[in-house]
Amino acid sequence: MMYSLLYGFYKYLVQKDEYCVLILGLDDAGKTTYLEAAKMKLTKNYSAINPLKITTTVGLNIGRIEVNGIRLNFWDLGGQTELQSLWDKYYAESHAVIYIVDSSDRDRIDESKETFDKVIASENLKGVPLLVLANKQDIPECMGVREVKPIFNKNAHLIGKRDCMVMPVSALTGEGVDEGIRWLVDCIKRNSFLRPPRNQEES
Ligand SMILES: Nc1nc2c(ncn2[C@@H]2O[C@H](COP(=O)(O)OP(=O)(O)OP(=O)(O)O)[C@@H](O)[C@H]2O)c(=O)[nH]1
Ligand SMILES: [Mg+2]
Repeated sequence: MMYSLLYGFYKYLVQKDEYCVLILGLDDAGKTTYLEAAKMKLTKNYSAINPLKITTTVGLNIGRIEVNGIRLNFWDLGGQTELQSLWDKYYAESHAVIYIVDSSDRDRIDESKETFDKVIASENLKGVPLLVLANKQDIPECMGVREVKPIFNKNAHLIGKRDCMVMPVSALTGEGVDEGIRWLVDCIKRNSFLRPPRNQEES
């Protein structure tokens, strides 16, 4: 009796609701650089790796952050065309999607939008909050959020009722990283009746 009481209290203290966030986007968009920036901004004593040493992702890159009393597990997937077919394996288990756009690459903006549409058309992501990040804002000639936003808001029927936001960011300088994650955390919590966290079922 005493044991179970103490154990219950212990669990209450250490257990955190856990959510999974997918990081998607074309190759070279800056997904892995973004994940590093997020870990650096939101993890105490995190020893960052040199962002310029990051190479293209083949497979899966995992990062964990604790913010506002919840735990976020980030899944950063490779964006190359051959690897995109692996993305949908993760949809059913994810609680949010961060879609990274290279705002400095006008040649591939349409390709990026088409890929985004394919992602959000999936039944397995129904109702999941979407954060579109117009990345590489530190590059002088890049498209601003005013230019990127209307492109990604075009297919309202695919976005439906879920939360969707387009925000400017620079994964390299870290500018805008906190704001995006804070917005996403609020959405994830609000949406948790639809997509409950992992630990809730166990307790
Ligand atoms: N100037 C600038 N460069 C960036 C930014 N974010 C990423 N990059 C650069 O863009 C390139 C690709 O970055 P990655 O983080 O490897 O891109 P990725 O989306 O993970 O690519 P894949 O793993 O192939 O899907 C690297 O040379 C980064 O340094 C940014 O905010 N500003
Ligand atoms: Mg990568």
